[in-house]
Amino acid sequence: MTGQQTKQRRKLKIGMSSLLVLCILIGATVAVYFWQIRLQKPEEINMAEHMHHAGSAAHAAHSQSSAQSVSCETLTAEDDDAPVREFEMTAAQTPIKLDNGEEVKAWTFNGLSPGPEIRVTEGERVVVKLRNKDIDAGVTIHWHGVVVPCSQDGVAGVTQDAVKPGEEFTYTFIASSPGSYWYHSHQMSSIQAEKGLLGSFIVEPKEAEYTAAQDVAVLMQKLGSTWILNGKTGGLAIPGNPGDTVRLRLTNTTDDTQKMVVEGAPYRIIALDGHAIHQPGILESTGFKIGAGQRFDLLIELPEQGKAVVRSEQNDHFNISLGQGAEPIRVASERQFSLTDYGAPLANDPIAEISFDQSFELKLGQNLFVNTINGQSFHEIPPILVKEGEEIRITVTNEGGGDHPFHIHGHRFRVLSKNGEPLKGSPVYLDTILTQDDESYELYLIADNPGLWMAHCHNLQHASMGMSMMLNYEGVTTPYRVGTKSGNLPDL
Ligand SMILES: [Cu+2]
Repeated sequence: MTGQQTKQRRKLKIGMSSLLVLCILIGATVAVYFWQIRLQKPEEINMAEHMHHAGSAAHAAHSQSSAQSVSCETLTAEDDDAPVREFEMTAAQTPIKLDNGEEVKAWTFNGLSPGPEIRVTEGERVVVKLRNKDIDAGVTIHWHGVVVPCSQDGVAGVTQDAVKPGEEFTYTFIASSPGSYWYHSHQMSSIQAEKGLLGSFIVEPKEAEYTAAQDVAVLMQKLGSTWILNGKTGGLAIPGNPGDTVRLRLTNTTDDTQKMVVEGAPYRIIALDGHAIHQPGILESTGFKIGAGQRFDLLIELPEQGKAVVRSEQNDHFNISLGQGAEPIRVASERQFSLTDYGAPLANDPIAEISFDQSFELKLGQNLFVNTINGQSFHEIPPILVKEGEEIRITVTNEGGGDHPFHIHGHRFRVLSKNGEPLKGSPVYLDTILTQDDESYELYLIADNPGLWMAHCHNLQHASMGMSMMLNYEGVTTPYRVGTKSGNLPDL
């Protein structure tokens, strides 16, 4: 055999094996594709039921026929004399030109992404008329962290149908709990949030606990493939005078945990997910991690000389400078904030009185193809089924594969312990708990808001790959359906 022939043969061999690898890759991709379709696109699912296992079909049928059954649709905000605040929001496809010159084919509320900041006062009735101009798949608005009645939760296929082009839907609820929240579409949420359908929702307290010269809500956002802060690509500059106190309401609307540092000034974390921390201590050279969906309210006193800076350690676009003068020296944080020992416990904490009516364990798992809770995905996961008035313990464990910020709709829950160690500081109430590898959190939830509530990872990619389930109240039904037939796909 000549050298030429050997070379050709070797080439042929390499060619054949490349072809084989390619075939395997194509085969695997097609398999994963159909697997995903099977998981994500059932034809029709009633999220109030759990009909997919023979054992529970009987139960679902029972709760359906229960004399006390009530439709989610009829669960609305009670009428009262609350002052009314009205807003109009139109969802539309809008090309946006960012401040760096980049053009993004965004989906917007009122032509903006983020959408308009909605700021109301505790106790007001919020009325938002949503119109969809031309988002083909339909849109909704979910009020992340806000405790609303079931009919107002904005989850396509659970609490309403997606609002199709030319249609409208009016949300109305009482803003009963002050704090920092946000809103986003919960129709195909992983797609629609990234396309831009989100914004800030702030409920100011009737009587402020803190005085601040400025109160600024800052949304960390990924619009398409571009990182923006309140719509800006190059960071935010918040003017202010030396000695001014600034309340910064930081919201992470991205899918990624942001590791934040604060430079140039000591600060306090006065609220988590909108809920006040009791006697928050002063933090210095201390960083914090804000999980997807979470909010941190910071109180920062501007230094006598130079600026204070709040920034993300892994994302240069998320850089907020406050005040005037020179930038502080960049430093890595020496310590990390922990919710386990921050602030002070309450003198008469009702926590001592807790007795659980039911306990649930949720194990969050992830591999290349699928995200699971207790080994199952989507509607295959049996719902947490509760009765009104019950006290519930939910233990959430991250079994690895990444950060899973776990969000429960319609409730705030209290964090009791981390990795078995009870919290030592202020009570911590959240609607989204960031769980990292091998961490386990024990949560306490009072079932005081009858309805059908999604509970899912707020890395919306993870939710779209199966890490999404329901917390249902016994006897609550819905006329809406998830699936390809209705077109309602809340967490695609
Ligand atoms: Cu996750």
